[in-house]
Amino acid sequence: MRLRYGLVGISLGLLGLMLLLAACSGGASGGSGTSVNMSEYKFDPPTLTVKANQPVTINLRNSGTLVHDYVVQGMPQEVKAEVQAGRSGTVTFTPTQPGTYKVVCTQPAHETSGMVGQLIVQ
Ligand SMILES: [Cu+2]
Repeated sequence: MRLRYGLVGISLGLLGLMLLLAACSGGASGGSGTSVNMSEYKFDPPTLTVKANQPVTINLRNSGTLVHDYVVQGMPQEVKAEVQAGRSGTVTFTPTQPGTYKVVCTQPAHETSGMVGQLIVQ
């Protein structure tokens, strides 16, 4: 009997630990990480809002059949990531200037086909 309660205690302890870890990782990705899906010819969601002077990681997924890229225009540093069809990638940067930045896919004719978005830095 004592042994059985001990095992239950350990199991509950492990469960609690896993929940804690899940909560921590979830909180981190919710705070500074965000995801964008790319396809012909759009970013989904088209607009992202991030905080100035905090590192941002954007997880990019290309669910289309053409190569796409995510390029933020007008930033002091280059922010660009190219993702092959069916693949995923990330781009990490720290925006320093609040403002609204234009995001485009620089593949031929993608921008004019409507593959544009916005990055809002607050
Ligand atoms: Cu594109």
